[in-house]
Amino acid sequence: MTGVERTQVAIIGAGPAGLLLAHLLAADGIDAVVLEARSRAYVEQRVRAGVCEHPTVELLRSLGLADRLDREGLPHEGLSLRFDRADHRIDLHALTGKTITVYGQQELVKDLIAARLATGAGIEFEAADVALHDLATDSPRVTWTDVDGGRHELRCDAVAGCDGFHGVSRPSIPSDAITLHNHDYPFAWLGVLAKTPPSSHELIYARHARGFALHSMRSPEVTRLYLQVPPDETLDGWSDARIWDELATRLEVDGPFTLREGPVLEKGISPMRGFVAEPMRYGRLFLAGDAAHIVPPTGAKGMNLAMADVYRLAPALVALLRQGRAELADGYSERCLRRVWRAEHFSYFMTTMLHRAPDVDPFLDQLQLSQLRYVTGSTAAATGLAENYVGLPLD
Ligand code: RFL
Ligand code: PHB
Repeated sequence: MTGVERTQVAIIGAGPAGLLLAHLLAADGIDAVVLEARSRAYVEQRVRAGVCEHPTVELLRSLGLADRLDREGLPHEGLSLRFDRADHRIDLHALTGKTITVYGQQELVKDLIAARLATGAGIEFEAADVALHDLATDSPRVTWTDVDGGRHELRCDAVAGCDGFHGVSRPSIPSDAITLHNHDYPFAWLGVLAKTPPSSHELIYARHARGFALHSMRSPEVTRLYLQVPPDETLDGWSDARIWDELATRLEVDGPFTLREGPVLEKGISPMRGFVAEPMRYGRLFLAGDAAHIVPPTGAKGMNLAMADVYRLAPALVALLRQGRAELADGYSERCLRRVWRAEHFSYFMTTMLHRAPDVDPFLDQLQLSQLRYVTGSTAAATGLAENYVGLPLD
């Protein structure tokens, strides 16, 4: 027996994109149902992004969703590019007048879930077998199975595919209606969360002959660190001791710096890819966030792009569903993709400038160093990096 329900927008996925979209739509009086494959505990614990751009923070503030971020987030005025055994600081604030905020993605997800539940609106966690139907019509449907095995059908006016890279939304689009651009980078990141105070107040992006390393943090007590590893690497050979040794080597610098070690709370390996699906729409299905595009994490852009997409999607859906006006919906994909391709390029620029490619030769090595010296030595070049890093304006 299938229960039939009705809403205006079915949102697939309770990540940053889906949750923020639910809030933006609610602020405009549009009804939505959020379907999430995982449990609440799982999505609130998943360790991922750490950097919120300036426009992302402003957007969250404007919606009253930044109280804890403002209390507990760590504002950063600069970052360090570490190479040739020295730190080269990019003064983000001096160059752009803006800062970024280090705040764990799972903390933001917790805040967005709590704020939605506080309004009495729900989220359907552990929704299994989610399937999208009739997307080319004005009355699409979504079916799923709830945690007790009950079957549901949701009738709606539009579907927002916010279900990440491995979700069902993008594969629901006929292959002749979408173009997929893919770029596999020849490395992966081994990420570690450690219970130890950060070794520096600022993020350190380190270029080293043995490969890239990143020092980041989550709080005054928790450090987040990454190592470049080969793309097919597994955790098997990576004892905690080996991880700390490798981090210490790659982060070595002439001058006062000691890497603070501590218990490893979590570790994992993620591949690095660039990916863009074009257009980000099929009929009444609109893709947003990682469902439509992936960037390598070196530019710290993925979560921010996801939120920038739904910032555009919400008014497009409001105009379409409330006034029957299709202009914004028709322009949605193109408007998003401009920002997406900028972020793809910035992420490519940061990645290729800092990682050691498997086919590196002395010529490419010198080009990389020259680029690093230029972005850290020229105010004009540093400003370009800083402007992209803190986040280009949303409009
Ligand atoms: P998410 O967060 O993947 O959420 C998608 C949600 O959809 C659910 N789902 C489904 N639900 C229902 N039915 C299905 N069939 C479903 N399939 C999936 C999933 O369970 C999930 O809850 O996508 P969203 O909202 O688009 O957000 C994107 C961001 O999560 C992602 O871009 C960032 O994490 C990327 N990223 C970073 N971004 C930044 O802006 N700054 C950073 O510093 C940063 N660092 C990172 C990162 C990603 C990393 N990894 C692990 C890939 C560092 C790393 C290591
Ligand atoms: C993080 O803190 O997880 C982080 C910071 C900067 C990046 C990527 C990830 O570029």
